[in-house]
Amino acid sequence: MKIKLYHYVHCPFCLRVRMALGYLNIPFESVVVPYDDEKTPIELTGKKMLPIAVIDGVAHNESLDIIALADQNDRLKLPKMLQGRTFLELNSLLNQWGENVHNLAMPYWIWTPEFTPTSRQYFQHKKEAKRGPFKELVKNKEEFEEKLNRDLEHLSKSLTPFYQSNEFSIYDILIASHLWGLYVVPEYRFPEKLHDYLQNVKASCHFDYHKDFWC
Ligand SMILES: N[C@@H](CCC(=O)N[C@@H](CS)C(=O)NCC(=O)O)C(=O)O
Repeated sequence: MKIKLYHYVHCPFCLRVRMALGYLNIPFESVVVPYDDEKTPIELTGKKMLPIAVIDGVAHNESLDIIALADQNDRLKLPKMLQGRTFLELNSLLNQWGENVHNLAMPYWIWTPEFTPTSRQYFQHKKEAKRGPFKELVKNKEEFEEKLNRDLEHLSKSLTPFYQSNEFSIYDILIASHLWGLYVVPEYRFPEKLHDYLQNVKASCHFDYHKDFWC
């Protein structure tokens, strides 16, 4: 199987695919798409949405579909794990956390090496239309941090040491990929238990956030 993954470094859905492929030890060709490049994704799948994986010449959207296709031996047991209440609940938690993670992290992501001056401007313009000026997000960071930390305290109680389990699962990949972008925020510190958990997931997935730029 030959996989070419088109992704944004900051995007949690792209990160989950990178983590899953790492966990499964599946090599892939990595293409970091500039955020203002509309042409590449639209030519591949008809819409500007990443991740896109071209698997044996066929382009696929949707992170979970990509992981399911790549996981030919069903090691992550997606059909089973993505059915039922636990997944639905986790998915709604991810959305809830995502709001605060994004408010805290977006103003910093744009200064990481995946962005060029034009893609930075494109991203900022698009995201500010929904969230307001990044300057204000940074000023109000304590409010987002407080809300997020309340949620993370709750999450910590479900880590035994993995999400509601003593075994690593796709849920841990979903959680880690949604929270990982916070490591870019200079003032933010994860609670110690959560940091240890995320580092544990990182090791299991042989994951390196900045691999395309600094390795
Ligand atoms: N359901 C999709 C969601 C992917 C998604 O929302 N990707 C975002 C980036 S995080 C995207 O490409 N949005 C279009 C844009 O940012 O211009 C998946 O799981 O792959």
